[in-house]
Order: sequence, then C-alpha cells, then structure tokens
Amino acid sequence: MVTAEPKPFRLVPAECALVVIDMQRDFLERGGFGESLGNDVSQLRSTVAPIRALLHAWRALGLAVVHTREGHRPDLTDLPPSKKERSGRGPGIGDAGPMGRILVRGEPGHAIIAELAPLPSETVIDKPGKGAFWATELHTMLQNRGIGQLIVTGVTTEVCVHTTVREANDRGYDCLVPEDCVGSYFPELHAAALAMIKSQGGIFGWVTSSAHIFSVLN
Ligand code: C5J
Repeated sequence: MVTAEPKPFRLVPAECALVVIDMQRDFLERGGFGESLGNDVSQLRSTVAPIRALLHAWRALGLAVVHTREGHRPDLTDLPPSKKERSGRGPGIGDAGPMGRILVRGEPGHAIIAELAPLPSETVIDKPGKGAFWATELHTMLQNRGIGQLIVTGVTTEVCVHTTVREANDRGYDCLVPEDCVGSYFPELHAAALAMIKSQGGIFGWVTSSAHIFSVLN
C-alpha cells in the first residue's frame, strides 16, 4: 500500500503504467512556447529530478512507461481554430518560435527534454489535445497490456495532467499522482488541481509523493 490521500493506494506494479505528460522543451526550456506566453519556466524544473528517479526505477523493474507530447501535424489540420486563436499573445501554435514552429511535431521545441528522453522500447503518444486519451490510441494500448492503474506525472498540473487524470478516471483507471512529479507555472492552480483530485473521497484519484512510491518499490 502506498501512503496517499485521501486513503492508501494499493499499487499493483505489473498492472500500473508510469505516464509522463508533455515534458517537452516547449514547456520546460527557456525560449519555448511556455515562456513566450509569459510564464516562468523555472517553476516546472523541480519535477525533472523526481520524475527521472521514478522513470529509472520503473525501467529497472521492466514496467510499462508511456510518454506523451502535445503537438500538431505540420499542416495543422488537427489544430482546431479555437485552440490556435487562444494559443498565445505573440506567436501561437504553428508559428515560428525560437525552437522551431511552436508545438508542431518534429520541431526541436516539441521534443521531450534530454533528461527524460524515451527509450526506443517505450510508448510515445502524440496528442493534439490536453488529455492523453482524446484522439489517441492510449486506451487501447493500455487495455491490451492489462493496465488498470496509472501513476501520472508531468506538466502542467491543472491542464494536461488534470485533463488526463479525468479522462482516465472516466475510463475506469485508478490514478495516483505524486505531487512532486507534477508542476505548474501557477502554484495556486497546482494546489487547487491536486486538491480536486483527492477531494470527495478521491473523486478523480489519489495524491502521494514519489518518496512514498519508492518506499513501496524498495
Ligand atoms: C498546456 C500542458 N498547459 N501540457 N499544456 O498548454 O499542460
């Protein structure tokens, strides 16, 4: 049992995937999309070391790992005009930025940061939306592997992490969110998002820390 809120989480490693949401250069590095929106990207950096440690532990045990990347086709045919419209005060999605075209697949800024680079054997889901289940094959892939639990990490807590946890919850997955492995540009939204997940008896899932997960894995 992993110590968690609102109650202990019964971890079954063989049935649990570690999901790493959108740890992309565009969100985490200076000069990327996140910064072009006026955000302080250093707010997200604290997640890198604990996610990396969890990733190494998960890999050493041979367990399922899924990485996601938010982004769009180069022709932008999967980009709703409404998302484009609200995608930036300056350059928006698809426009040229310091790391190539913003949130476009194959561009430098779209890549996962080097510290968390996926192994060739690991699943990478390219998602056009905030949630990792919408318009992707994630649910099918998890079902085919007998996965019913997710440890959800990455950025940002109140946007793509939260949307993914909600989508997973509605599809019957138990989601455990280690609070040091998720991050936001906005501390108050980070706190509110975590509070929502564990409220009402765990309406969307469980919240823990990576230390509590390690103490069970060890
Ligand atoms: C955002 C994300 N915040 N990965 N994307 O636009 O949370």
